[in-house]
Amino acid sequence: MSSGGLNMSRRIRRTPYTDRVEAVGVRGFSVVNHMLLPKAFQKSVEEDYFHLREHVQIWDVSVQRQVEIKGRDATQLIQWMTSRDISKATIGQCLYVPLVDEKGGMINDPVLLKLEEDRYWLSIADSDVLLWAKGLALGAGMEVDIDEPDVSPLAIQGPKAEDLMAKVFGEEIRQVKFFRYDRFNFKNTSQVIARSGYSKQGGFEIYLDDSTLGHDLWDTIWAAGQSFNISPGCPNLIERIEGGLFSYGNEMTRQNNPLECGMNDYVVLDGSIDFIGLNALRKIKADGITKQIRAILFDGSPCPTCSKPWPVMAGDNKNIKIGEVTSGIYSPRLEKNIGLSMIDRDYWSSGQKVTVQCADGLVREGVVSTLPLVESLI
Ligand code: THG
Repeated sequence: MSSGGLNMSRRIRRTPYTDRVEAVGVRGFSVVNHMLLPKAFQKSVEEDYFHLREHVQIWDVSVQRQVEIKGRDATQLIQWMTSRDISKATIGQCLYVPLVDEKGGMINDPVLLKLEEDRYWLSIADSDVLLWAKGLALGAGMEVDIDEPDVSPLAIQGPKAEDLMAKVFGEEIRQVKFFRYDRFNFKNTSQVIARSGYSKQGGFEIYLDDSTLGHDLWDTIWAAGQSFNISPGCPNLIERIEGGLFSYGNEMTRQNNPLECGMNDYVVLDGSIDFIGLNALRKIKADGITKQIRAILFDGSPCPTCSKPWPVMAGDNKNIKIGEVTSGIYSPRLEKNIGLSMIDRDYWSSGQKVTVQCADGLVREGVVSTLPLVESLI
C-alpha cells in the first residue's frame, strides 16, 4: 500500500548525511523524530538482508536523536524516568532503558549513554522524549539542562564492520566491548563511538557531534569501505524481526507496559529504585500481564507490508481473536513469513497454532514462537 510521495518541508528534517544517501540512490524515506530515515536503496530488502549478514553497511540513523540531560539532578531525573536500575551505570556504558509513564505505559525504549557523572544522552526511538523530560524537570523543580544536541549517529553494521572501523579509526576500536563506547579521533575532533546498533550482525554507531563533518565522515567511510564491499543500508526488517529487535510505535506504544514487551530484567519493583510508574507496574505484575510480545511464523505466499496491525486468531477457533501482528515480512532464509506480535496470555505458548489475517485478504496459518526467532529455531 502506497501513500504517494512525502511532501518535504523544514519540519521533516534532513540529516548531515541526506545528500550522500541521495547520491547513492535512496528510493524512499520514513520519518522518525521529525527527521528523514532512509528506508530503501536500489537493492531489494532481501538482497540487503543477505548483504548485511555477509559484508558491511553504512546507515544514516540520525533519527536516533539524543536527548541530553545534564546538571546536578540529571541522574535523579533519568532514574525517575526509567524502570531499570541505572545506579551502577559507568561512564563509557550504554544501557537499553524502558521509559515509562505514571500508568506504566511505554514512553520510549532508548539507549542511555552515561557521558559524565551528571551528563547523559538518551538515544531515542520515535516519541518526543525531550518534551516529557522538560515537563518533568520543570514540574519537579530539578536542576538540569535538557536539549537536543547536534549529534547524528551513523551506524556501521555487519560482520566486516570491525575491520572497516579499524582501518578508519585505528586498531584500538577492536577493544570496545558490546554496549560500551569510547572516544576516537576524526579530523582532529573527538567522537563517541559505541559497539551497538539496530541489527544482530555486530557493528558500531558513531555519534557524530558536528553536522558540518557529515559529508566528510560519510565519504571517508565510504572510500575505506570499498575493499569490504560496503553498501548503503538501513535497519533491515527481515533481520530485525528474526533478531527480535522491537520498534517503538510498531511493536509497542504507550498502551503497553515493559512487562508486556518482555523487558522483565529492566523492571525493578523491589523498591530499591523509585521511578514514575512503580506503583502502576507493581499492580500490573501482581494482577499478571494479559498479553506479551511473541514471534509468529506463518505460511503461505510472502505477506504484504504490515502498515496496520493484522488480527491473529486462534488456530482451532477462527472466531477468537488472540492478538495482533505488528511487523511482518517474508524471510527468504527461513522460507516462511515472520512477524512480531502481541499475543494474549492464554495463547502465548510456543507452538500455539494461529491464523493471521493479512492486509491482502489472505488468511495464513502459523505458530507462536519465542524470541529471538532465529535462536529459538536452532
Ligand atoms: N541505537 C541507538 N539508538 C537507538 C536505537 C539503536 N534508538 C532507537 C532504537 N534503536 C531504540 N531501540 C533499541 C532496541 C534494541 C536495541 C537497541 C535499541 C538493542 N538491543 C540489543 C539486543 O536486543 O540484542 C541489546 C539489548 C540489551 O543490552 O539489553 O541493541 O539501535 N543508539
